[in-house]
Amino acid sequence: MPDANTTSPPAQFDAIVIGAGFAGLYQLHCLRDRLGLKVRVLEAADGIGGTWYWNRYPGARCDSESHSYCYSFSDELIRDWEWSERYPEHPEIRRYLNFVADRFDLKRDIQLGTRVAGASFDEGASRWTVRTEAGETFSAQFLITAVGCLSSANVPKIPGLEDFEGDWYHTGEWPHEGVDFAGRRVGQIGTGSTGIQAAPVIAAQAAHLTVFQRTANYSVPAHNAPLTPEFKAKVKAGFADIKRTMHSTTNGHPFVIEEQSVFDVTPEEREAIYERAWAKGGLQFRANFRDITTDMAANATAAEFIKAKIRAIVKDPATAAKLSEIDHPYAAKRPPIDSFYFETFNRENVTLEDIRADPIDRITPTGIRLQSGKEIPLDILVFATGFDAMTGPFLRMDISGRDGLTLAEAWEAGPRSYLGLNVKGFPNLFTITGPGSPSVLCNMPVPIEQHAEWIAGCIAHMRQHGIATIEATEEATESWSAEVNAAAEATLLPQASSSWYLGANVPGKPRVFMPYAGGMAKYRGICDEVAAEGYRGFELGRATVAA
Ligand code: N01
Repeated sequence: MPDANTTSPPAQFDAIVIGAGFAGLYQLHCLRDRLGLKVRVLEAADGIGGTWYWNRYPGARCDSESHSYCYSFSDELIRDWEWSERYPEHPEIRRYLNFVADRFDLKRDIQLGTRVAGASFDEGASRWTVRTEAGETFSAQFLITAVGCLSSANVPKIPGLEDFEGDWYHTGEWPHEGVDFAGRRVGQIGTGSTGIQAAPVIAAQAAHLTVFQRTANYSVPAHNAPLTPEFKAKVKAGFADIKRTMHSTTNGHPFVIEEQSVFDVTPEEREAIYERAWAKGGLQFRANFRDITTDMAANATAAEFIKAKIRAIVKDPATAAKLSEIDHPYAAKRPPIDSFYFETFNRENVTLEDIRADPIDRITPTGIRLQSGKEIPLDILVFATGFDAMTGPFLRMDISGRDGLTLAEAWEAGPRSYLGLNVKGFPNLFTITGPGSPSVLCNMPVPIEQHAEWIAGCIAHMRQHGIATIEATEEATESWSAEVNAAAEATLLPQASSSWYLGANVPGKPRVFMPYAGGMAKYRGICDEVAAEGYRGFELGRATVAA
């Protein structure tokens, strides 16, 4: 790696991809192996895996079922890879991604330990110059961000953290060597999907766990288990059908959303359906009726069912009340699934602190003090406090487009994009699972594959037709922003006012509903139409590019 002070000319590529997670790996394969482009992937971490490189907290596993949380583009991969459990744990996902990278010989074009500091678009050359923190520069016609939606850790600014004498960790930047909780008093802040996964595992190891809950949350059992040989064989034989289902549904999961309304059945039938769904477990709980995620009264039936389950599981009535007094509709925030989360509060060594009723005053050298004056002594503090989602990973880089416009300026009032794939003012920048795409509302590999393939198709089209630049028009951006808003408004998603979908978890962040809630299948159709109509909504610059 060159010295930061050297001024060697930028290394020349057709495309630079930032990030070597699910998205970056597949984008490299599409561009290099199918189009023959010269591509370099720049990755900040010392290994591939993206979110799964960083998220190694106790209990970290995927909430999508393993047989669907994988690439679907290669029959060989489906044939040769075997998942061990219903929900894959983080090391198994890293093994899978390394297996894919080795199978397609991807690593030779991935530069690890290379954090991108910024990128700027040179209008004269119609090329991006990409700068790394180490001072290297790269020049490419196309810049593709595969930076993930949940990769910028959010450590809340609670006064006193700098004085804490114990150890503290954010779940999204977990030490590779693990954390020894034995004999320690642990405080965990946050009860989102991550906190709900982590708490039972930490509680089983620590002397004491205090969970600091600001917003009570729903959760449905995951019922994780080893996969049987019969199930594995069925998946391999029937993967084409599974893929068809994933491509036809709203969320890209391998299950369909039922046609029936909550109100098409009697209360007794509904209860029986919810009971069966609870026994089955997983994210498909919300798919039992078509209107759970769109109609408040329908949603209330699912919400009440889960709240009753929480009250039945948690033995201490006061704790059960704190856990089940939930202020938002079910699935209006990303619904967690768990392995014995509510049961964890029946353990002698676990306490719940309701920090909405009695907020954190400050972190002290020896623990946490609440506003009531109550002191909770702690040796370890775990922040399961989520991420500066969707925009955070972009805005921590200094990206400037046409006329020196920075992305921070373009998104000052919240992110705007066309299809979540390009931002006006930033020609030839493609944003895989960017704000305005269905991304986080889906089983992620499905939108990732679709985006990477669409981008490759777009670049192939540009090359065939001598097009040097592509950039969203203002009109298309405006109408896509309206579409993103309308899609969200048609659901209950905006009803959760503290949700990270809205940017509400990061103080000062503009409140804009970021993902496209119209469904993956509809989105795919729109993207296909846009391409078929000669990239409708994009301005195509026809000047030829110097080789
Ligand atoms: O983060 P979150 P996450 N003081 O933002 C609380 C994906 N994921 O890491 O709700 C006190 O959901 C905050 O409280 P509140 C998945 O998409 C996937 O859990 O803002 N508390 C909340 O309880 C998920 O949605 C998987 O009031 C504070 C929690 O911290 C996304 O990642 C597994 C606080 C943050 O919840 C993010 O989930 C895990 C403060 N200052 C996650 N600030 C798999 O599929 C925040 N909180 C594997």
